Amino acid sequence: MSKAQHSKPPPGDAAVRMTTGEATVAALIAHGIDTVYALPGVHNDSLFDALFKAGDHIRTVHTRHEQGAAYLALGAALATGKPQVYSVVPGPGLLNSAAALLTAYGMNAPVLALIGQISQSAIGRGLGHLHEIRDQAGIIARLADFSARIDAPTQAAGLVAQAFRAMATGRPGPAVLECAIDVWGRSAPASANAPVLPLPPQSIDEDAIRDAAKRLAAAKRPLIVAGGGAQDAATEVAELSRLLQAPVLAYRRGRGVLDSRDPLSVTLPLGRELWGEADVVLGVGTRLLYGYTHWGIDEELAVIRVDADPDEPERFARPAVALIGDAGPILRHLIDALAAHHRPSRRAEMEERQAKMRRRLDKLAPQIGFLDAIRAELPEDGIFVDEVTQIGFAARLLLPVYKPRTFLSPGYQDNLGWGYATALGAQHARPDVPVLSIAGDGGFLFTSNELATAMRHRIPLTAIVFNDGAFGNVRRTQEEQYGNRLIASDLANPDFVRYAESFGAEAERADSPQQLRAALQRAFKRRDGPTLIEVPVPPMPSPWEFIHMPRVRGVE
Ligand SMILES: Cc1ncc(C[n+]2csc(CCOP(=O)(O)OP(=O)(O)O)c2C)c(N)n1
Ligand SMILES: [Mg+2]
Repeated sequence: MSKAQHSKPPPGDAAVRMTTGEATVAALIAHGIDTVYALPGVHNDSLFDALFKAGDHIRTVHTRHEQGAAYLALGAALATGKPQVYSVVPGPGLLNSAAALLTAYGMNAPVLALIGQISQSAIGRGLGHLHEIRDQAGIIARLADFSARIDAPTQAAGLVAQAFRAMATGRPGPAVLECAIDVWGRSAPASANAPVLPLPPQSIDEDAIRDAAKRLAAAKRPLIVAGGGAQDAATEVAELSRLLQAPVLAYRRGRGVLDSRDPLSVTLPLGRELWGEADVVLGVGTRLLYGYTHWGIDEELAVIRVDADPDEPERFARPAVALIGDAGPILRHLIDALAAHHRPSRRAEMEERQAKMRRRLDKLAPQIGFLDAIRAELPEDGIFVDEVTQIGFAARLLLPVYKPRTFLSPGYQDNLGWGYATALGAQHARPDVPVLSIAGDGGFLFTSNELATAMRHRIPLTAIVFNDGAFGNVRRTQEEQYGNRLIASDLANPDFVRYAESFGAEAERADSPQQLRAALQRAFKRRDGPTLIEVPVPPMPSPWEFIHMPRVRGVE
């Protein structure tokens, strides 16, 4: 049968015979999914056959390792703000993808995993079937807030719809559906129109809005802290910041919410100073981990929390006010309540303080040189994908970021090696803008095998590897804090240029920030495949004094 014949659902709500795989794929398409990132295997053959039959309605991007499939889906979700899907076999396939699933959980990213299972009648019996893993459902249930098993073709569309609703309701995050090898291919009459469930309406607590607005209006030194949950409320955060003349602190996931060119936009070290002075902090879509656990709280500080997760605000300490729901509409209500508010500009004060902090941060001059080269070439809406490496740590503090969703950082998991594959997903989902992956020589090799995926699917990602021949961060700690007893931190590396070229990628070496700029210019022009730039670097100055900083208020 031709692809087109199969992919066109009949008109109306007529029941048609569909396999579980076909019903699942139809449901994904109904939810706006156009790509499944995947690595196949016998357990999921019927699902992949359904993907084939869906033709141009949905693409399958296959990777070279399951972690790659899951990271690509994560990167696509972070770059677009929309749900994304990956599929892998059970047991080892699931576990291979688990670090990415964990990261999606930590970042509240809507990633739906479709995981195979052994045959339905054998589940739980320990017979030693291919890829069997004890209590797969139990493992999955610890990794995502919503998980279920599709046990029949007639359940597929409904469970997919529930998974999408769960990913978008309350605290966003990943969802997982399992399906047994013999169920994917089983068929039954099912509705041709897969349901899409409406999201529960959001109610805004007007009393809490009034309370929060009163406190913010009376605040002498308000501070806004933006986390990943503020990425879709950038307009509102900017408006509130202007109204209140409140600085906006962002470190990893909140960067780009307020344009770095605004002198009220601050990162960690200056943010900590402002936290120490603040009388009211408005946390938007953030756990406030650094403030609460590193810098301290006391009676003089009132904290207002805006969060999609009703359990989040009270986790560390009860806030003065908690506003539960999507940040955008809640902040809009706050702005309306503060409409008549006016404050003198803090521009001059903030410019001076930014300049002073910048002089301290100049200690990171080697990193700054490379970041300046990157910022000069990466367009305003280009996407920077961070890694657990010296340039990444410095970027979190110093790289100017202009727009939401253009700085992707792994959040509190800070898992080495996420970068290259995550950036590939971001570039695949956003072919209209250049995406730049940075990594150290350590982190790059975690997912650099996906250069083959970039070639196979012509994904024009640019990647820089900063090569210091070491797990440099670990090595520096051993030097500075463990009497130079170096262990397990030196690396034998491939020739990165020849390595990338062997995949068919473009590759070159850049020995200075100037050379890096020129290489980036060439790379960003190339839109038909990946580029790798290797930058050999010496050990770099430590950024940690600007990240792990002592308490500024309260008692231990
Ligand atoms: C999954 C994971 N494993 C281990 C670590 C610990 N770790 C943090 S930084 C680092 C070394 C990074 O080396 P490289 O990527 O070369 O960056 P460099 O510090 O040399 O710039 C390691 C091993 C981690 N953060 N995540
Ligand atoms: Mg290194």
